[in-house]
Amino acid sequence: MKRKKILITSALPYANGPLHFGHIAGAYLPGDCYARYERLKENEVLYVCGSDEYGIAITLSAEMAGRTPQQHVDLFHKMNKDFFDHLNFSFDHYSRTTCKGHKELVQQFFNDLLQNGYIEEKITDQLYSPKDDKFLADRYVTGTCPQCSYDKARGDECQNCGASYEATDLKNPRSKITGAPLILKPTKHWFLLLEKFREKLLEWLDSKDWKPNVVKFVKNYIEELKPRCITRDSYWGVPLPLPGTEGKVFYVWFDAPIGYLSATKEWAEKIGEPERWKDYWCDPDTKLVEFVGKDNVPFHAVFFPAMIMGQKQFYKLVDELPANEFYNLEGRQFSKSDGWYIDLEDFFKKYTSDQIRYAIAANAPETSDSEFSWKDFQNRCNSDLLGKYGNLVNRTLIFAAKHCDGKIPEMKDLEEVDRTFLNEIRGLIGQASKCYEEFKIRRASQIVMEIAQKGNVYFDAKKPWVSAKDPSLHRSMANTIACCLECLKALALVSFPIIPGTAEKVWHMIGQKKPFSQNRWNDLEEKNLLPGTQLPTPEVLFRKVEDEEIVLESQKLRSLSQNKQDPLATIQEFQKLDFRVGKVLSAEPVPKSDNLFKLSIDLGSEKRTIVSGIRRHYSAEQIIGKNVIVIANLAPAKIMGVESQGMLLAGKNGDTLEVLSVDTLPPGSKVS
Ligand code: B3M
Ligand code: ZN
Repeated sequence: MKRKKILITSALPYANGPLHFGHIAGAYLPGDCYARYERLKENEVLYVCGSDEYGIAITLSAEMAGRTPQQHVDLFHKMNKDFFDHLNFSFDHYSRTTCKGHKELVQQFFNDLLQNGYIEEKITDQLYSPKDDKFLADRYVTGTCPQCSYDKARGDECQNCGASYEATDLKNPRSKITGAPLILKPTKHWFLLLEKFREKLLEWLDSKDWKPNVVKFVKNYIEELKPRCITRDSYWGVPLPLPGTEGKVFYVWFDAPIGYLSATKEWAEKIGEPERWKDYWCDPDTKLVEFVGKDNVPFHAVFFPAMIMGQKQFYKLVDELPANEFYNLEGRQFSKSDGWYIDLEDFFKKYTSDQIRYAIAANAPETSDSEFSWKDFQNRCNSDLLGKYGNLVNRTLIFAAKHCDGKIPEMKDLEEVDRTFLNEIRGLIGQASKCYEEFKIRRASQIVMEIAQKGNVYFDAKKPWVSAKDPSLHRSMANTIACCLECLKALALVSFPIIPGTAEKVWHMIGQKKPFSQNRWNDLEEKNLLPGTQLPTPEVLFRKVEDEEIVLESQKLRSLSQNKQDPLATIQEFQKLDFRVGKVLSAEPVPKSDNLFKLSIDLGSEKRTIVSGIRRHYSAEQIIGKNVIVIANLAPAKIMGVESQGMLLAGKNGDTLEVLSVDTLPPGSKVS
């Protein structure tokens, strides 16, 4: 089959703050899975991304942080890149819109649009600060809402009543930074005449078989096209290639999409073939796939295609636009400012990139918003990765080491059950291939676990541990393990796009030497492993995520959010808590957990059940009889199926934990 040339992009993240899992689920993990898959299919893949570094939001954040915009984007460009590297993203090139060559390309795009009659100059009244001697974009402006007279309304929409308007509609507008009053003053800006592209855009859109929700949204957007301002009064951005336009720069959404081309050009220069970028952007045979979050659809399906249609030379228009919905955190949007986020540095000290990659993929927001929850994360890690995938790998390789001389056994005289198993595995590989081609990583991750489960069921049904004891059944035993090793090969293949680090380990644990990425999907699908290959000592792939870890993570998330909203507790809030002395009457281990006790506590007038994660620090004998301090009026919480009616107070430092207790006070004594 002819090799396809596939150019893949993921939306350029703003270099304006730390990335979070919501970004990963939207435009990045799907892009990386697709790139890894298409490389295994031996297609010519180029996967580019980079930091989006201009824009009013960046100048505002930089000023608030006391940095220059360049210092600000340098900080977050590196943070973005490190985050992607940590998550094992396989960009061929990660660029940035302040890179050399981007400015010229943006100005070229503008000149073509201007000369082709798609640009209109217009003088309009904009908000100007005499005190700061500059025009202010809407993000810099606050004032009184024209609808509800809320006096701290934002420059583009009112937080109080939700009305959206132009900043110039605000009453007594003032600078958000200095509070200086603003006046209306005429200023010239340049507008892209989008309505001139309506017919071409609609005709082009009709040739697409994108997700119905994307097509519907885009068609509605195209119906209401009007001239779009593509310049701003700012010092930070790509300057206009026109005389007398000092203090004017291009609107960030005009320059950012051109960042895909400048990233490709920078890649070509990096590999010493400066003209190679044209093989991708100037060849109609290229397949261009742009991964975005749903809020970026208008710019990628209308605005950027119109900019390309208005060029003098041919550039590729996007072929596939897999736009994902939103990925939230425990029911709310990730928000650093609200403290509703996961501290990634802390996260990566305890969990692996494959654990989070799999958890996100398994719940990817492909057709509707979805979310990260600590409970779901634990479930994905323990029952899927550890219980299905890791279990099959482990039991197969340990058995092979013990009963097959640590080598891949030969398949001979297979039974019907063996052949059926191998055919079913081959069928699942085919299904996974289709899922990846249709950008369905959620379904692909389910197929990974279906393959693992099929392997576990087959292993249990064939009972190699029984046939190992009967020499007349050794042929059947050898076939069982040979077929299970074929299943592990299928697991590595189908899971590589999602959890590449794990797949690579499995590949080497079944005795293969070359890097997994040098494989070809079709080879692994068709060719069996070589009998007699030596199998190395297997390593453990995943660890169990404990219940109390999840309880602590959830508590940390809520306290992070609480502190952000209200860092200081008032005395009234403290007095709301009812601290009591409680005598520990009994301590039973909570089933299926290795650090939780179910304690029975005497509070004087009543007995309580409290679940506490102290089993790694205290034996039942050590804790029974202690007069501990309990928060007695916490809302009951279900932990591992046991209702906990309060909380013990304990101090922790590193691995040392000490439960607070008193000596003489009787149960029920008030503590304040
Ligand atoms: N930086 C929007 C965003 O990060 C924007 C994407 C640009 S892609 C050309 O959501
Ligand atoms: Zn309002």
